[in-house]
Amino acid sequence: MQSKSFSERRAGVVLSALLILWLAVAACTPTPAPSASGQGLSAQDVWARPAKTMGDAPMEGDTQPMQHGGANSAVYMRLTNDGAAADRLTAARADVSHAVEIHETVMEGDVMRMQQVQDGIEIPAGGQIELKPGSYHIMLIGLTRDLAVGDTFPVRLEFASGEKLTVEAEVRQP
Ligand SMILES: [Cu+2]
Repeated sequence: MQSKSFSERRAGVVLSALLILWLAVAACTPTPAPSASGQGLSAQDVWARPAKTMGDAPMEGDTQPMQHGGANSAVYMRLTNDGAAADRLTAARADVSHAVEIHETVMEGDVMRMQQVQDGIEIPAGGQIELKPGSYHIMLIGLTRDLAVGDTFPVRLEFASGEKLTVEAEVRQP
């Protein structure tokens, strides 16, 4: 056979066209977007208590006199770890207060007290942890500005793995 038949050549052209089309489609297929942290860590429902810098609004665990002096607030959220390894929230930063600490609320007898967590908050692989009133929270100590309902401000979260996540907290009534 000295040359390919018309139909064979035509089939080749069609196949080439299909290949090009497939490549184009493959190139356009969106790859899964990386999460904000890149490691499957994300935060949902991030909110903070309203507080005034000169006020004395009640705050986390404040059945007793304020423990830190000055005006404080607290940030709460749900942390989700879609990664394959457990991680720990070890630090948080925000520019609305002099200091930011990760606290847990503990009961000592009948007295609710809060203290800084010693080794961060573990978020299990494929699990969630909730920062909520009466439990874990991010303490904003010595507010440098009022936090009014509806305000938002960024909170930077740092994890033991080295991952960092910046989330937006919304001020709202508990
Ligand atoms: Cu606290």
